[in-house]
Amino acid sequence: MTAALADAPRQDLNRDETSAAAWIARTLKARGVDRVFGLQGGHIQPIWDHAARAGIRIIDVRDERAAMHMAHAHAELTGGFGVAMATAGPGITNTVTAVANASLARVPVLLIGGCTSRPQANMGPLQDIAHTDILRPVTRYARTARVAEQTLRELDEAIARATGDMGEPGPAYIEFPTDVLRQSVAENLVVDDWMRSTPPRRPLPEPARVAEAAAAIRASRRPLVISGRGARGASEALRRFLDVTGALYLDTQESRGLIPSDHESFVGSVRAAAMARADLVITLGRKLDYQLAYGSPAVFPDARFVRIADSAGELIDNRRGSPELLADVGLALEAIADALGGDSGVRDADWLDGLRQKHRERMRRGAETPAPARGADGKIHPLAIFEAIREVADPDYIGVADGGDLLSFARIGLTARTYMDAGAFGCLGVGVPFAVAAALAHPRRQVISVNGDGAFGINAMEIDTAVRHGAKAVFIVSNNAAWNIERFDQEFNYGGRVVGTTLSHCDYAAMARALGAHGERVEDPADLAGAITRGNRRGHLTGRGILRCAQGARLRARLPAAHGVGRGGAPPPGRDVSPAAYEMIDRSSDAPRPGPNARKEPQPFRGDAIARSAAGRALTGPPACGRRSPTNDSMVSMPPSPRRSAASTSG
Ligand SMILES: Cc1ncc(C[n+]2csc(CCOP(=O)(O)OP(=O)(O)O)c2C)c(N)n1
Ligand SMILES: [Mg+2]
Repeated sequence: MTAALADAPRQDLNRDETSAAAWIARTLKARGVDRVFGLQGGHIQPIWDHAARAGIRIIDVRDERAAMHMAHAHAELTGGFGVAMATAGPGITNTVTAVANASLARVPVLLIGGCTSRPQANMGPLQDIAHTDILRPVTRYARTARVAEQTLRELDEAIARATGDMGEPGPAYIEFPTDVLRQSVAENLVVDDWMRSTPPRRPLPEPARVAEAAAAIRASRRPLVISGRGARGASEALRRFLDVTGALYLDTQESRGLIPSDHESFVGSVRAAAMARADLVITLGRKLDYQLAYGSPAVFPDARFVRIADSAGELIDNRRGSPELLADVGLALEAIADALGGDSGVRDADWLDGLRQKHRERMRRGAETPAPARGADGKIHPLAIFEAIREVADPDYIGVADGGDLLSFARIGLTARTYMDAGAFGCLGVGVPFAVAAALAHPRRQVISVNGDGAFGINAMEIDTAVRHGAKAVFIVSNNAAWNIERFDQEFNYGGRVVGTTLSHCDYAAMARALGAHGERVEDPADLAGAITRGNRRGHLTGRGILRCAQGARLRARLPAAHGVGRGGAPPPGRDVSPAAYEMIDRSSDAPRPGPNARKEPQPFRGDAIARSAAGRALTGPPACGRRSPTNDSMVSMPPSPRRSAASTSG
């Protein structure tokens, strides 16, 4: 510190325990918020400081986007809502991608922003831009709270909107001018209700609609249930419903694990065939989006739909149900099961038994087919990464996946029951921050994050956040020195002109070590399991670190040879295989699938082949991608470990 600074007078602008900022921090604490993800700036300092003093943990990150991704993952993995904080101007604009991602994913996240003081409004102050206008299209709520006495009322409403009270959950944004944050609010003006949590609402279905749904089920011979995000929490009711009705069942990425994969209704590996002949499709809290071919008659040619959800977004999109039940999914399922009263109709035994048998056969074949260790080019095959993870991961590990090709493979191979990825927004860059938040939310569980090298780079600096905050995650970087799925597209669909899709074999392990993590490079598939284990151990022993295993030390200028894997191979042996895996396998064998030349956006209702390929792709391909190019030079990077342990690693 310079002498001038040392002599500067000290003060405490945040002494007032009745300031609006202090009340906001107290309200967050009262609402059960135990951590805030953010990046500090003067506009939010009053809340930041009061929050920390109130005992709320501040997870300070390297980019506001990462803070928002972390709040998103925290909400997903804890069942509560996540909170991120960002300063005015670039702090808020940096969050936009992650806010949009949470919006599409319908995840309850509260973003708290700072903004310019009221006296300086519209005078050209620092970091001033219309945040609320920018965020409105991607939030459920975006407001400036300009009156100190009203800040808690507005905060309460923002939280209610985020958590989906009478609407869809999603991000909510609230900001406070700096002068408002410093104003005192007398205790007698604070209404207790604003600070208290309210239990989530569980709307009951209309009895007439329940009776119609029961009649539709009785009349059906081939009923199929498809669950989505809105069915989470309805696990028990769903199991009873399947037992009562004898319907077949498919889950989707966001509702993995609701029903054990050995339940006799579950036919995830024959997805397309089940859809093709179902005469009744019951959607549970599930949008009919691109992943389900928008409900196209080309994919569901024989089906009548019954739709059940607690919000319009999952009830009336694209294809109407008859009936539609606006209700809590669990309560609706229970009501229908009760209404059936032991008479659920007669099923088409050939259909049921045929699909169940085919599903079991594919599972068995999968169990007997080992994943290839190397691609035709001799480098680590992406599936070898997942094989190694299965060997060494705890049964309850949390899996995170991000990338292009790599994500396609992860959706086959990463069998974690708790799983998050780039989602319907195709949001590259989530792999590191999601895993950091996961590790902090569940410090006793293993967290394994698999990333394409391109995707990893987007938020790679958050390894530093993992190290500083003791996030025990393993980050694996599949290093093919390319935005490979896009490079593949250029190779096959744009005359082979490869432009701007090639990266270099960055030494991500060295980067991890430089940030204080453990880093390893892996070039031999046989070393993968050991490297992951070391990564897990180091992470758990030290609470921080990154292990990187890299494969392929040199830049590969050519495309890797294509493998058959993922194009008809069965799911990995006897494990809780992801729904996407089933879809991919199913599609490759009995439904048209996009080949290398099929990169088109889904075109709903324009014919069977296109709609089918749209449906298949949705569940298998990464965000914007229509096909997979199997091998890569893999560089695997795993969880943080101590600064000192770098000496003991290779790479
Ligand atoms: C933020 C963002 N930018 C660009 C894309 C388009 N995109 C989809 S997959 C992909 C390539 C990902 O490369 P990498 O993570 O290395 O995975 P690989 O395909 O090489 O396995 C790109 C650029 C996207 N979905 N999201
Ligand atoms: Mg890559």
